[in-house]
Amino acid sequence: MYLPQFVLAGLLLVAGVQQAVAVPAPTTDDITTAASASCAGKDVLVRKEWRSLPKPERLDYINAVKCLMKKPSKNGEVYAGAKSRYDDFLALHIVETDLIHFNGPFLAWHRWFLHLFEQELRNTCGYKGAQPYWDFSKDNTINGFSKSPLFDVTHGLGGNGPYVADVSDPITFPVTTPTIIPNRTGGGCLDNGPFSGLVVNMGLGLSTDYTPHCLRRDFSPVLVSQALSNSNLKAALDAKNYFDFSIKIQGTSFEVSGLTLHAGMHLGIGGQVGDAADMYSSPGDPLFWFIHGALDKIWDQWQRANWSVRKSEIAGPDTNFAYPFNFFGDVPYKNITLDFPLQYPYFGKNLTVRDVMDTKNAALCYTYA
Ligand SMILES: *[C@@H]1O[C@H](CO)[C@@H](O)[C@H](O)[C@H]1NC(C)=O
Ligand SMILES: *[C@@H]1O[C@H](CO)[C@@H](O)[C@H](O)[C@H]1NC(C)=O
Ligand SMILES: *[C@@H]1O[C@H](CO)[C@@H](O)[C@H](O)[C@H]1NC(C)=O
Ligand SMILES: *[C@@H]1O[C@H](CO)[C@@H](O)[C@H](O)[C@H]1NC(C)=O
Ligand SMILES: [Cu+2]
Repeated sequence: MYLPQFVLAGLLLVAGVQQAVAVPAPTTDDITTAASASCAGKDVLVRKEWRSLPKPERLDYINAVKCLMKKPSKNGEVYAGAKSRYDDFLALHIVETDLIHFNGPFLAWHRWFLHLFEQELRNTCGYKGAQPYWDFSKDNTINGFSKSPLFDVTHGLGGNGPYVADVSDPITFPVTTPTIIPNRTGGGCLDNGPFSGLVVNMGLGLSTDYTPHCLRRDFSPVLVSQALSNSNLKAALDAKNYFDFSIKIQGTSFEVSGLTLHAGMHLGIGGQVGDAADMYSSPGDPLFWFIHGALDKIWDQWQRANWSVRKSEIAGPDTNFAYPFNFFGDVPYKNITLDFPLQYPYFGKNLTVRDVMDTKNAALCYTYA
């Protein structure tokens, strides 16, 4: 499923990424100074774990996301499937996917993507809070996973889809996860919680065409208990350098045994046929923001454990599925630096990795509680 995308990824790289970006980047020292001055005088947003938010604030967040799904798209003329402002974010992720996964820019690109989404909730939908995150280590057991407060039907984003044993029909399930998901438990259209019956306007897969379909979830608590284990989390936090950290986050293969934190969350929720498992259109499931919030929080935690070194440490290939993520064989690549460009077409300015190294810089200005 992913293999043919290599060709396209190469084309996109030639066409887009190598163009120099004109945004003047503050030096690392500037960023550090700004951080100590409380993001240059701005309020620091505090991102909290879902279950530590008071219940009314959980509802505020849910309502803000639903609000964004009702606001008109600004990029609908560019992306046929973008019908709402929420969809603009989904489309951005779809078109950028082959530049930002299983490579070096992965965490950096998603850090700004989440920041844009958080700002949109606040500016467009009057949300007063920060993007919450998910501490999956509180839910990483076979029996506990589905009971997570994150999946609560009233004060959460809803749970699993109904179990569908046979997902082999290519009309109903035109795109499935390449990994065979062990012990899948769902697969049906989400029928509970605040997003019950949600229609996702694009995906699955690499297309921004209008393809409305029901949001599916397909939990695998067994996969979660393995890929999101405490030992996998500890291995990431204990990594001695960014190169190793990034492997511990992104995994070593698409075999179940090679899945770690990133894939463990996407595939533990999305399973064989759910939106959250799709590399391109996973933001169609609003749990996406919690999956990537969890990773961003872990990156921040890892950075601050040795800030003087890690505030400016980045590594990994510029090309997706290149070494050390060469799951399908060797792919030509270069290792990235802090100057590597991050692009957000139709979402304001382009950045470099350097611009997002510190969550407490003047542009990002958030922290994790
Ligand atoms: C961002 O970068 C892309 C690719 O290089 C380019 O097409 C686009 O015009 C840039 N956007 C801005 C606002 O500079
Ligand atoms: C998971 O699936 C395997 C293979 O079908 C089975 O042996 C095992 O009992 C299942 N585990 C659980 C917890 O359901
Ligand atoms: C921070 O990293 C550097 C370089 O790897 C290392 O020499 C130093 O001991 C580390 N400091 C802490 C507090 O771990
Ligand atoms: C990229 O960085 C890794 C880790 O330091 C290194 O093993 C690899 O040889 C580098 N690749 C290239 C093409 O420089
Ligand atoms: Cu992504």
